[in-house]
Amino acid sequence: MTRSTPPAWSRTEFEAQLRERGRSYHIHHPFNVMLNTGKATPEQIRGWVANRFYYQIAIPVKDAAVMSNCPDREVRRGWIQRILDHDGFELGGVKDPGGIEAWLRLAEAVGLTREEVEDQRHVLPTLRFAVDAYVNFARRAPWQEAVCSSLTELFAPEIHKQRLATWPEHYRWIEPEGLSYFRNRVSQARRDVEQGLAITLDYFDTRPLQERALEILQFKLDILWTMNDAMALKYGVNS
Ligand code: AHQ
Repeated sequence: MTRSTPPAWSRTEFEAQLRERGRSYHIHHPFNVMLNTGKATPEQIRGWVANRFYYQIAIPVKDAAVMSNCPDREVRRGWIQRILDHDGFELGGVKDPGGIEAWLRLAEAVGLTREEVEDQRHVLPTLRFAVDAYVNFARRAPWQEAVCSSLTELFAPEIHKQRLATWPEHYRWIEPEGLSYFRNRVSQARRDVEQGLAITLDYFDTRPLQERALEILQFKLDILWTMNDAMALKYGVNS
């Protein structure tokens, strides 16, 4: 006796189901709450910046993996923007140093040297494994599943806005221009989500596929959560 498959959710309901997973977004992790309520020490901030650098440099590699698996030119035309956002570019006289460069400026603004961030001496093994799991997922999963895994960015504008609203007053020792990465990400994340959500709502169009999409989103939410677990263990969490 096969269990009858329930009907697919409507697009509206499916989107609501995806957004509902926001309750396990890392904005709620005690380490992030500590960061954004001004309780972090300079050492904890520096640990976070140095470790998150490994995530930032993984993103364009992950996005190139998505591109390499995607035969749809229209999708690639949109997706390539993500690589440009992070790696920077020089096109037709327009120069943009990119998000990875902005992250290195953030590193200097919090008192790290570019060298100690770029040589990854502070990157924690658990955090490295979590980030590598994301890149390896994007390499072997169907490209539509890799697109779906980027939808933690549904919740990203909020966390970037929270940093911009709280860090200047709590961490006056950080040079304000170091926060430009977060300023750029608010609009970039919104644009990313426009494309990623449309592809996800279109492709995952049966109930089993929609349940799969929620599983993929949870996998990525767990990656971000685990990254914070690693940093909390190493640097402690001040409540
Ligand atoms: O700076 C972030 C970023 O460039 C990306 C790309 C995107 C993806 O493709 O998975 N996700 C993401 C995220 C960034 N910043 C995180 C943060 O908390 O600063 C949030 C993260 C995400 O929500 O996935």
